[in-house]
Amino acid sequence: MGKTPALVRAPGRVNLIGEHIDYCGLPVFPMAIQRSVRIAFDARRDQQIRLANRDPAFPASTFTLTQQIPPAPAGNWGNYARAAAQALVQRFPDLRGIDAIVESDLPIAAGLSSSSALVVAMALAILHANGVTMAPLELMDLLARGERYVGTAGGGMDQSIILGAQAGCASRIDFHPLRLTPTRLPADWRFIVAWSLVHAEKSGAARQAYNDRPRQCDEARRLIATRLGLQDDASYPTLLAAAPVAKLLDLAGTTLSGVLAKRFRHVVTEGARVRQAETAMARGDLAAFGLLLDASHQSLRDDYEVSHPELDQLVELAREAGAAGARLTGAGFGGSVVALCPAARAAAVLAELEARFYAPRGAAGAVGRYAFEAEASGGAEVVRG
Ligand code: NG1
Repeated sequence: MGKTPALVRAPGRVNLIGEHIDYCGLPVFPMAIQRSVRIAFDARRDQQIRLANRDPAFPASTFTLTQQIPPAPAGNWGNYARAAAQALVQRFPDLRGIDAIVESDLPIAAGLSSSSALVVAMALAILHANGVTMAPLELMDLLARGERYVGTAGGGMDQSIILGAQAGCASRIDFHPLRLTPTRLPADWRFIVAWSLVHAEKSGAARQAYNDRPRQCDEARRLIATRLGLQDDASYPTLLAAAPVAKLLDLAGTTLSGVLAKRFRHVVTEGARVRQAETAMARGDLAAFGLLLDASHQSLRDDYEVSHPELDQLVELAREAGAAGARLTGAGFGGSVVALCPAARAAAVLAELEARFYAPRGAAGAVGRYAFEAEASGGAEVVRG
């Protein structure tokens, strides 16, 4: 590697509300956070990508930029780099490779999108090394589809916020067409992120459970569209424009099986909560935002069935410690919760979580790594060219 390699940074994200609805084409409301993936890199003359990781848990990985890049075995971290490379090479066939060193202070499989941060950072590094630029919205879309290389049927939230976040703001992300609308965080609000100590490995055990959900949502959508006399490819936004939520829920009760009715109820009610949460933030109505977080968690736990006992406990403890509301964030099945509290309460909430959740699990020593105040950061960037 040369003397001063170039450097890119891609933040993780915390989704404030709008969970498991991006792949239904409904708006979501995340923000980028201060923790990130960074890649130092030098351009190569050939098509090789040579990756190393400062964390010894992740062995070096090398591959060649070809039209069909074969994946490493499932679960290998290098597949996120391959996902980015594969997406780019199909768009720009003659890309040269890079020598890259990856480092990250984002917890892995914690619902904070360390995987998409790696995909985005890798894409920026390859583009920069080749002197290629892409319009941000186009890159967001390309990488959202590109990350499916790893085998998950995810939506486009993560790549979009990681690339498009504005410092100090959360952003509503709309899909089809993709667009981001920022709202400034009130100065006296604090979002606390706390990891459940349970890994949510979407590339492993949770993959099947994750991928089942888009399929179930799609089946429910098709049946309700038909009942409404719409084309069976009518999208969720089309259903919501065609009938009020209450009517959709009535129809779901008489048309769908138990599981599909529950999935459908989560999707349409969560979609409504996103709008309400955005308004609550713009008004500085902390209590209203907190109640929406609570309702979202209940829906994810009971209707969408993606929570975990450790997440439920963290949510309860955060509320008991004075948070205005809390919910699981990200895909669930483990991972993290996000809690909202007034700035003056944040230290007390963190102290309570340490005493009542982390200490009994022997994890109090590393609590700063597991639970922290999220700062709304800017999007991914070339830090040094
Ligand atoms: P995380 O939290 O990174 O596993 C996943 C999907 C999102 C979204 C959320 C649930 C990917 C890359 N990310 O996020 O698109 O569907 O779950 O809201 O698949």
